[in-house]
Amino acid sequence: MKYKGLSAAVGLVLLAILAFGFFNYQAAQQAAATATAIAQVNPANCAQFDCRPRGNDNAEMVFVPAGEFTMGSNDGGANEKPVHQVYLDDFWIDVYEVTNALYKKCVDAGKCQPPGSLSSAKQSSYFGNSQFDNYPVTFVSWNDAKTYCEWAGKRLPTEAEWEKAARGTDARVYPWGNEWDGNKANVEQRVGDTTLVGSYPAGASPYGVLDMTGNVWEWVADWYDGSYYANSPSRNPPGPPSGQYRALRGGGWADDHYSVRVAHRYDLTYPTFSFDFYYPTFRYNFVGFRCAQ
Ligand SMILES: [Ca+2]
Repeated sequence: MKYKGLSAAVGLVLLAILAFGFFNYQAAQQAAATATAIAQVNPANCAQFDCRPRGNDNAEMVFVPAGEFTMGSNDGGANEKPVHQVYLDDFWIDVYEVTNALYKKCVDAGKCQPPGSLSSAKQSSYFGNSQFDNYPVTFVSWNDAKTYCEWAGKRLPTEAEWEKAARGTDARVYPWGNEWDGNKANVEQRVGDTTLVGSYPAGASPYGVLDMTGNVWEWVADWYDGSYYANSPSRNPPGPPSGQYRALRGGGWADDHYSVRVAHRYDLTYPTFSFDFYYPTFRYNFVGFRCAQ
């Protein structure tokens, strides 16, 4: 009898511990769900520049009006010179980097290849883990990015479109202005991994595009040519007709303030350059993309 009473009491305590654990688990799940929701697009920005979900992936896009902007920089490598005026027709661009959840839809539809790895710098389970649904997809090649954008009824932005969307028409150095502020982007190994897309609203570009500096490097449509600016057309430059490498823009979570300038083009002659970096098949944990239309 005494023994039975004791085991009942132990049972009750165990039940209480299990219930407590379950509710804690639920609370943690809810917190995780809250933490991974994408920040709302700034309504004031959408009043100035039309923005809305577009394409088959229904990703938020912003309208960039036609007109000239200043491309290139005198403060970077030779491949950023000469500074020149470029006219672009109007276009739409994704406000956010393409996320794991969106890319997974393309994989599930049988159109896209899964990323080259399901991990991130710090997470062994990243792609396919719902906790990271709204983080940028990584380990995608230029070919993967192109396939996704086409599946979404979009395309990769040209290098010129990307730079205009990032800096607007006043030739600024960073999306938010000319002064460096490492708190306005996921850069410099401060986090040491990707962050939820749109986590740095103070770092928005003049059109309200987010994470143009840092988080993940972004594939653009063009072949890479370090001397292209010397002879590129002044209207809607499409990039070189052929090449070996594709261009990546914006720097990533590991990069310093020099590499995340919006005019920055990775210098292929730099002594420590890793020559597989720009190949269209290159996949790594600091490379992603966004689409244009
Ligand atoms: Ca980025």
